[in-house]
Amino acid sequence: MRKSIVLKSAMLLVGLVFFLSCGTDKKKIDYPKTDLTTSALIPKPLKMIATNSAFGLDSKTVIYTDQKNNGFQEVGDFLANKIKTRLNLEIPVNNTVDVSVERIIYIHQTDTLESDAPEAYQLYIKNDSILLNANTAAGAFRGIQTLRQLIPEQSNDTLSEQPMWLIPTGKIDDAPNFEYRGAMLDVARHFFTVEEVKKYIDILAYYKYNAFHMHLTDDQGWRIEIKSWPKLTEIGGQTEVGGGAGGFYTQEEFKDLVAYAAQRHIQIIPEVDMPGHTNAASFSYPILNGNGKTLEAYTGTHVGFSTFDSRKDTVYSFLDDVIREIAAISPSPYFHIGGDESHATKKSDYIHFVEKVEKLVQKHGKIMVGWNEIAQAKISPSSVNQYWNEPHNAIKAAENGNKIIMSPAKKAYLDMQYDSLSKHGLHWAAYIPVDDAYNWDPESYVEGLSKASILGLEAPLWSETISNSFELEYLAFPRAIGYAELAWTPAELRDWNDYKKRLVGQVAYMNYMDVNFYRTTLVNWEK
Ligand code: TNX
Repeated sequence: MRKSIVLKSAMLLVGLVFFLSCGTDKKKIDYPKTDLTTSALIPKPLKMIATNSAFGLDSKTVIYTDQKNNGFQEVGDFLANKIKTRLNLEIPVNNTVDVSVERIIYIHQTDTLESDAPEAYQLYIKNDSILLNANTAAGAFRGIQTLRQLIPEQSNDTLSEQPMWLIPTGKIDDAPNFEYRGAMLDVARHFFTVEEVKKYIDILAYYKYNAFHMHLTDDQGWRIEIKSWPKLTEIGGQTEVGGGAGGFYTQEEFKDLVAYAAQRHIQIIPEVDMPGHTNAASFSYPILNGNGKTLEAYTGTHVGFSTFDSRKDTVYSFLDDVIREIAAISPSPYFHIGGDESHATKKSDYIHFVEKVEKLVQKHGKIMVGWNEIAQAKISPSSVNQYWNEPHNAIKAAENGNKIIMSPAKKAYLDMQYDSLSKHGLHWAAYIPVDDAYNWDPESYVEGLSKASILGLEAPLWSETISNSFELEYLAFPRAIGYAELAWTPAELRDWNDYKKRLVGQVAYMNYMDVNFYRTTLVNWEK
């Protein structure tokens, strides 16, 4: 049955392509001259060649995809959906009955790309066809983001009876420089709703991010339901910075977020921060506490005062439960244990703790990730170190064989203010104006750290000073768009002046998405 569908589809495709290549009775369209290489694409693709004509996306276009149950059809559906909501244009996917087809977007699995990176893709854009080749559905998904960015705001209504959105013709060969391209959101200091998180994920997907790290627990709140330890959310989930109501995700809601991100080929990395940053957990279950003090709910913004009792067996059976329950609903290979700023934990206790927790993470089938401090412990080479403030620990980790995620606070922290007038944010690490956020190189930032040790880049957004999408977006955008390019595009192809122009080209999308971005005066937004 399946076989015959596949065969039928293949024949249909051959017919379509034949029709497109020799349709003699089709009206010749006089497309205006275009230049693919000057399109406002972010991240900038590796290679582009312009052929200076156009593909007219219109009601006579169909999408056709590989249908081998490999996720390509879903990518086609995603694209059709975005075209429908943005342009109000209904494009059928793998269904050519009842339409007069004149143009085709073909999303195709291939093993013949130059790059074998799973997210590599290739676009051939001609007058009547767009061919998107990719090794995997993830690559096809990145490719359709490029395509979305090439669709202009305005249709041209003079070339044919129906409106056409003109996409510049040419060829794009693209692949990411780093395999890990992440953003982090702290949902612990302030809680963000499922809808708010989804909106952020949507925008990240448009710029080819593939990882979303959720900082789920901290002193001020515990945000994920753990069925075997219900007080974590009954008590620990009810607070946040400033005394607000807090909140938490049920496991069902978390699964929904994971699925939403997965549809966008983004993995969610859950973080349970420990042994410090644990006031909310210890306040919910005082047996976990290791700082010897009577606990109260915490709604301030200090760090470094809380700790689990790293010498107590109960703490590890608790963590066994927590990691098991989260691992069961989290398909990402990674589990983040935090490990930062444990100033209330004795160094020997800290090391003992990290080594024991690494075993628990591995027992539940995950790779441990931790902030750079974890390099003090003896950990296995497969674990990942996230650099934020201590180059010596990043180097130590690399020498141990660990991969590094680059998140230097002075350059990549989205919660740093743009300048002294910024409405939200902190500045303990630096002020990070939009150009400084862009003008650095994750590959050479830490002296002595080689590219081979770097897994990728992540931009963390801590939420002490923000509590809703409007404030989140003020800090995240436009800087997160620049980090997308730092993670995808190699240094030789990056240039601030060229980037600035392409950034202006994002305004239409941001307005369409209702994104509250910071209109830095470093960029001429009017153009
Ligand atoms: C440092 S960076 C922290 C967070 C704060 C952040 C504020 C890191 C691993 N820890 O606990 O929220 O600074 O910028």
